Amino acid sequence: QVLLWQPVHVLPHTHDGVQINTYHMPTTCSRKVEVSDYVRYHYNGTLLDGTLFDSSHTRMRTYDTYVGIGWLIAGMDQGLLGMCVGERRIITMPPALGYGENGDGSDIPGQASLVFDVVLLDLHNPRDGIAVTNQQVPQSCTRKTVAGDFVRYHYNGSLLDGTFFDSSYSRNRTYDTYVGRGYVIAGMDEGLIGVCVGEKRTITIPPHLAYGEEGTGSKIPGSAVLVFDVHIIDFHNPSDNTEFTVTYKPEECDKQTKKGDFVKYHYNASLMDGSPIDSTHNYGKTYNIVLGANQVVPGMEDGLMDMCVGERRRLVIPPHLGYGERGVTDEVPGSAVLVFDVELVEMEEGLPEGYMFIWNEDVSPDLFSEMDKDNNELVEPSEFTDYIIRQVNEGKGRLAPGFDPYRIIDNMFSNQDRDGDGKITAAEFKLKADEAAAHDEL
Ligand SMILES: [Ca+2]
Ligand SMILES: [Ca+2]
Repeated sequence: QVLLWQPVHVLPHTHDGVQINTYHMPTTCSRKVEVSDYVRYHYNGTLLDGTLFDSSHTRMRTYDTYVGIGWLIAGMDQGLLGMCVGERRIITMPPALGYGENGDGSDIPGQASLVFDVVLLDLHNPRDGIAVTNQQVPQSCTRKTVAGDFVRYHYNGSLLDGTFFDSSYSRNRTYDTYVGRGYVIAGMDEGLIGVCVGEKRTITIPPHLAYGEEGTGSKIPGSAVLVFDVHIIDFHNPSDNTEFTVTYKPEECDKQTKKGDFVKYHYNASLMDGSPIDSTHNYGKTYNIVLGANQVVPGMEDGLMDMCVGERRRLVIPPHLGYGERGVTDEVPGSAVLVFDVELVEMEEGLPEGYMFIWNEDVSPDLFSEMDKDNNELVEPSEFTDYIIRQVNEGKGRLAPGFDPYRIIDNMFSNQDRDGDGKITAAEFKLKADEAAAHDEL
């Protein structure tokens, strides 16, 4: 190794100090080299006559070392102090602060003054923790991440000297991870705690909280400080429920939605950052479902319960109650938290649980012959269907709202037609009626 340390006090001619000539200064410098910092730099070493004796550039790797604690020749230990990342300096030192009377090997003669042209690329102290800077917190922030939350964020990653190494933007998808659970480098795990949805921050991570002395891949050298500019898109916790806020409540609100009700509603769906997903207003009609029938994601079912007509709500639905880790291709990103602004437009009360048809009044004692219009002692499908539809139209019976009435009636018919021959006999009818005595079926 060329840059050996020699104790200054045993050498003569120590009155000549180190000369420092900064010829390039970066526009920003948040920190300067201090004693016991660890630095990575490139250099060319020449004699006073310009003869090159050593260069880190030819080795194509930075020189990495502690400063000011005797790991370097005295002239470098002094000459690097106060330097900024990105700064370029000529450090000139007399022989006494270099290799003295004897020189070093065949390249550095005795009594040689040395000239080092240095550019500083990286700087940290082993005592450093992460640094959070450039915070931009949205005005509304009702919740901040805690360990165990699942976060989706975008980032640009660079080294301290600005060399870019990775970006989620270039992949066009967020980086998604649990925080505080060791799934990401320690510095990131820490830097993503206490963030708000929509927040931007710069997280500077020293190597011992990143990829250490080894570095990783071809772009992150050993002992590198990493700088991440992150933008939090959303986060949730696996224990979250659908969160809802009533944004408008009509004065009259005595009838509220429950399981089995047929509801018609409008919605605007978006992501937490406000980007739109979908809206019923685009189609000019309401979305209609039977509550509790698994026709929409569970979070939406929850959010539409106990609502009255005219009411508006904002629902925040975590992915495990929405579209999960997979999302919906080209519409909903995986693990996304969704925001639905919903308005209940209409509701039709459902039947009691388990019923698809009920009588509103006492059942006629002579159902079979009333159905058997042509008196052939058989009830054919058309007779059956006509009869049920008439009861519904006359308000004597009710079909479960929100379903195709003909499918319900077909099912009712099949249920009665024990032998499946497409006709109901008086015996089949009676058998079924006895069985169902406790029910209000036919
Ligand atoms: Ca008949
Ligand atoms: Ca039959």
